[in-house]
Amino acid sequence: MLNSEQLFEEAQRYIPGGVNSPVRAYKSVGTTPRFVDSASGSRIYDAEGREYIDFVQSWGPMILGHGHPAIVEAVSDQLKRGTSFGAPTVLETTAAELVCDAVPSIEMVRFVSSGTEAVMSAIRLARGFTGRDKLIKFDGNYHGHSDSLLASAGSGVATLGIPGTPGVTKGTAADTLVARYNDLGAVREIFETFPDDIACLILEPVAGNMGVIPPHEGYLQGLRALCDEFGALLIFDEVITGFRLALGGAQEYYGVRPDLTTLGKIIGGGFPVGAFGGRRDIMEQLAPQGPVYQAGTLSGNPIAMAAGIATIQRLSRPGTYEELKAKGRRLAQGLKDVANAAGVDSYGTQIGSMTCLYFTRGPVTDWCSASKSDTDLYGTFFRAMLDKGFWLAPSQFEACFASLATSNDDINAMVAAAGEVLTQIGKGAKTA
Ligand code: KE4
Repeated sequence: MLNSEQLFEEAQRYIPGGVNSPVRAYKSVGTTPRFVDSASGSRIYDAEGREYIDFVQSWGPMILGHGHPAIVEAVSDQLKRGTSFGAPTVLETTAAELVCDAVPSIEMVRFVSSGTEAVMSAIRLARGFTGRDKLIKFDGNYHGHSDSLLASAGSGVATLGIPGTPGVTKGTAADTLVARYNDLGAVREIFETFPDDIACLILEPVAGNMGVIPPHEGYLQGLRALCDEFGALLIFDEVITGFRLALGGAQEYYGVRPDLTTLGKIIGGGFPVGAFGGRRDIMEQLAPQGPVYQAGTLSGNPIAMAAGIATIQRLSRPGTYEELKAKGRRLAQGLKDVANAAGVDSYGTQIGSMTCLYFTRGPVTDWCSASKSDTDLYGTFFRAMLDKGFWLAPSQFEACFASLATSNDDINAMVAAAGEVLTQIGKGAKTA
């Protein structure tokens, strides 16, 4: 059997960077990526047969754990009936009804094949509905790789977006305005600068792409009021938080209703799915009912719908989110305790089953404070935990998830291992 280095070398011959999504290359944590062979429950197994306890869970989708029987059964049954038709199926109506029943602001929903596609489509719909061109996003929020959303913060004054990557045109980036997260004044300033130009404001209601950062008290309500005042649509990107923080996502958890919501990850149960939905009067502008075009060969794919339905039905069971929150709290508190005991500068956050341990004194409330984290130290921590059998996100700026398959023993083992690693790190810091 080839080892990870050999597998990675071979992959790089055919796939740019050896991976089909950049974060998987482990560049920011300075080691060779492990190739996965299989996974089950809370466990993941690499190509060399090593076992790990999984706290990445495919970046969120595997909230039931890997290989959940209800999903395996639903998908196996559907496989025998066919995998893709390019025609409407009852499965899509069932999945749509489940999403509309669960998510407070969603009256109609359209399925697509990724979170990126969901966000790209929602932005186009917001622009088509309002007749306006500009959008507001936030530094440190990630919404997939569509051009308008890859603009990063421009100079402090302009707040105009600048291309965040080659290939995004200046013209596209110029319609993207970037504000600091958790800062209502920054948003008001942009609205007052462009009072009639902003189609929508999009944000992660809990930021899950700069670690885990909850909104300040009243922040989401403030954004709702500003969008109403200036006639812009409020879009919650709930690709991570949807069905993660509550069955109705962050909008249920915080009691704020956006005009549009984007979803992904969990609603596909491990298969390629995204979705966007919201107010009926907006969604009815979508082709073929309305003039805003959007389409997809595999949209509403029967296999993905079967997996998504099985996932949402399991998550709908009473007590599920209390259980997930308890796991998140146990993990976050344990990590905070061992980091403090080791004397390592850290700041922990936790919302539901989403947690993050930042290697900075904190508080961490936005990209500026999150980016002060010691990413080299995170790399040291990551490598040591990987060698101890714990599968963590290969970046300081991702969430650490608990799933329904993550047991208290798994959490206790993770915390104990982290305590050993952080104690070594703490000793090293003292002798350095
Ligand atoms: P996808 O196109 O990757 O399905 O979804 C894009 C997306 C949209 N919105 C939010 C809030 C997201 O977090 C994402 C994707 N999340 C990243 C990790 N946090 C996916 C991992 C990767 O890029 O490989």
